Formats: sequence, structure tokens, C-alpha cells
Amino acid sequence: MTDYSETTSWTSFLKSVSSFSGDLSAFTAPPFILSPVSLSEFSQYWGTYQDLFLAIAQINKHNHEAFFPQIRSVKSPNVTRMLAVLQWYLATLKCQYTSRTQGDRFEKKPLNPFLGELFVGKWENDGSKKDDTILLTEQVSHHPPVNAFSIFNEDHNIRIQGYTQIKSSFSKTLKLNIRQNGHAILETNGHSFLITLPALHLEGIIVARPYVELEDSSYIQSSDGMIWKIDYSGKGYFSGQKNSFSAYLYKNTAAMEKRDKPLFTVSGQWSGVSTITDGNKEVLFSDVSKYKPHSLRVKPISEQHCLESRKAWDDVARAIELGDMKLISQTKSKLENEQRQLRKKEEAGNTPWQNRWFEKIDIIEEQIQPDLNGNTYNKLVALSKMAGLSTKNIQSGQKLGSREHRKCNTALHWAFIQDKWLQEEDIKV
Ligand code: CLR
Repeated sequence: MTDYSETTSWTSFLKSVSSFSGDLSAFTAPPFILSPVSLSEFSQYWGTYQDLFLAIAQINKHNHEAFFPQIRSVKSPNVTRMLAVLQWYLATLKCQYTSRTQGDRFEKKPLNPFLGELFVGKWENDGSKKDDTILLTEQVSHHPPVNAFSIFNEDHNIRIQGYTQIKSSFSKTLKLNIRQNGHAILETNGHSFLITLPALHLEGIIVARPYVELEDSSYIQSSDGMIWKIDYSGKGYFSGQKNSFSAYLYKNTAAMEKRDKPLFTVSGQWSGVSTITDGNKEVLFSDVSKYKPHSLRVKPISEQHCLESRKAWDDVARAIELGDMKLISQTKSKLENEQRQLRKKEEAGNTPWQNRWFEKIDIIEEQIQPDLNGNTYNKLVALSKMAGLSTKNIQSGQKLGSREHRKCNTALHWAFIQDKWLQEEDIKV
């Protein structure tokens, strides 16, 4: 294990961090902390556990009792579906937040996606083409950076779409705090789920071995009324273990606000083992290490479009792998200058960049009505309302009455426009 924390490049990096302005891309970090992978690839973590994802769509009133045989008190398909959603969600957390730090690896600074950058791929399930799950990712904004994604499996009738916009700040103790705006919406067979994005921080920066820990709470609101409240904590908070959580299932938001007894409580490590109890017996809920991760199939670079992430960043990625600082900055500058030229041309010609598969929707101006049978954005409004959460452009999962909610006046959200994908001619998965 190399000790990078003693190097002069790290010490000077730490110095530059103490005068941090909020824009992570502005840093010149030493090569050993640079990742050759773009942040636009992170959307794939939502789909890594295909079996758990597709299982959510299989639950119905005839078969639901077969899903969690160890849990005796599950009586309805809706409760079973909520359990399945949590089980899948916990596995996605493991991917999102620990997959890059297995063994003696540590979190690195991902490449900062350019406007219009795309990352697409598919998970091949039982081999038949119809059964593939498709991933579409688009960098829909550069300032501020916003990454939108859509994952769908037509055959199984399940889809998830969402977007993230991260805000970061360094604390005095050199902890990097990350807040996410955005959400994910899961839809299957007439049921929908609003998933809020957790807050997190990076620890281990001083010793040059950063890793993620989640904090505060996030929610999963179901269109059937039930809601999961998930509380996160790290080592030495209310448990001695890293990646700890407790999730409480309530029959509705009112029961959650009144702190009624939850229908179920699941607790343990989101990156490992968790148990479930209905207040009586406690049994195993999930052991993430037992599930098989499915890898995403991405076309070889030679077959990719120039907007596709791996093709666009190829030279930079290679320079990072070589650890050649000069080559890294040369190749990066080339890409960044091209982007700057493009923006200038757009401005001069009054022809702004066109988003590809996503559209920005102003839910205040369009006065979108809460409607669980409407499109995804009517559902966003309806589910947020059920959960008592704000739909404004603030940190994901904030309450209606929160200070942030009262201070913010915009509610612009990114929506996947399926027709645009159906009409797509240049990009193939
Ligand atoms: C992006 C959205 C994903 C979940 C996710 C996982 C890990 C986060 C990442 C998000 C944002 C960028 C991130 C990363 C871990 C480390 C990295 C915070 C939230 C930062 C930028 C690395 C900084 C390294 C410096 C210390 C050099 O769905």
C-alpha cells in the first residue's frame, strides 16, 4: 500500500483545498487521485443488481408470499413490493458508494462530464434481446453539473429515471461534504416510488485515502401510501460499524410524522448484512454480498459516437493511467478548449445547445397537477406531496416547511422524453 499522504503534491493539494470555492472541477489534484472514469458512468450503479431490480416487477397478488419467506407477517403484495424495493435500493447504495473503494483502493476524483456527454449501455438478462435493460445517461447541464439518467426494461415493465446535481463544500477538518439535488422515480406495473438522494461526506482526505459515508435521512415514498424513512450513520455514531442504517416502514407519512410504531424496521449495514423486525422476531433481511452483480455491456470505443463518454475521454483516461501530469493537462485542455469554442459558436449564432433525451420542466409554471396516473412528472408532484417533501430545486428529500424550501422559488426538473429516444438515430446501445 503506497502512502501518498506524505508526498509534496498531496500537501500542496490540501493547502489549495483550504481555500476551496465550491467548484470541484477547479482543482488541480495530483495524478494518483484522478480517476480515468467520468462521473456520467455512475448512473449505472442503479442497475448493477439486475435480479433484485427485475424482481420488483414480478411481485403480484398470487406470488408475493414466496418473496420473503423468512418474514411471516408480510400479508400484502404492496408490503412485499416495498421490501423488495428496499432490498434493491440497499444493494444500489453498496455500488454507488463502496464499489470504488474495495480492497486497498480509495475514492478518486472522477472526470467532470462535458455538456451533452452521453453514457449508454445495456444489461443482457436471459440473452434474448427483448429482455435487455437499457441505460441512457446524459449530462444535461455543465454549470451547474447535472447528470440525468433513464433505465428501463420494456419486457419486465419496469423503469427508473432521475437526475443528480451535486454541491460540495470542505469543512474545517477537511471533510468533503456533498449534498445532492434531484431524485429517482421508479415505476412498475402501475406502482411508483419516489427515491430521494442521500447526503454524504468523504472521510480520509488528510491521509490521501478518501472514502464515502452517508449521513442524515432519505425516503422512499410509494404510490400505495407507504413510506420508508432511512437513517444513515457511520463508525462510532449510534453503532460501531461503518455504513450503518436503520430503515422504518410506515403505512403513510402521517404515521411517520406521529412516530407511530413502524410496520417493519430494517437495520444493519447497507454495504453488508441487515436484519428485519416487526417488533417481535428479528430475522435476516438482506446480505448484499450474496447477490450477483451484473456488468453493463458498453460498446467498444471504436463503435462509439464522439459524444459518448469513453470515446471522448479516451486520451485523457490513458494519460491518467500513465500518471503523466503533463499529458493529462494537455489532453484535458484540448477537450475543454473544444467545449469552450462550441459554447462561443452557440452564443454567437444564438443557437443554444439542444438536450438530447431529457427536457427541463418547470413544474410551477406548467402547474403540473399531482396525479398518480399521469406522466412521471405528475407522479413526482403527487409522491412528493404524499411524503410532505419539497419539489423545489433544493437538496433532495427536504421537507415542505424547511428553510431551504421557503427560500427557493424555482422548481425545474429534468424529465426523460421517451419519444426522443425512440427517434434517436445516431446513438446505439
Ligand atoms: C455522484 C452521483 C452518484 C453517487 C455518487 C457517488 C460517489 C460520489 C459522487 C456521487 C460525486 C463525486 C464524489 C463521489 C465520491 C468521490 C467524488 C463525491 C454523489 C469526489 C468528487 C472526489 C473528490 C476527491 C478529492 C479529494 C480530490 O449517483
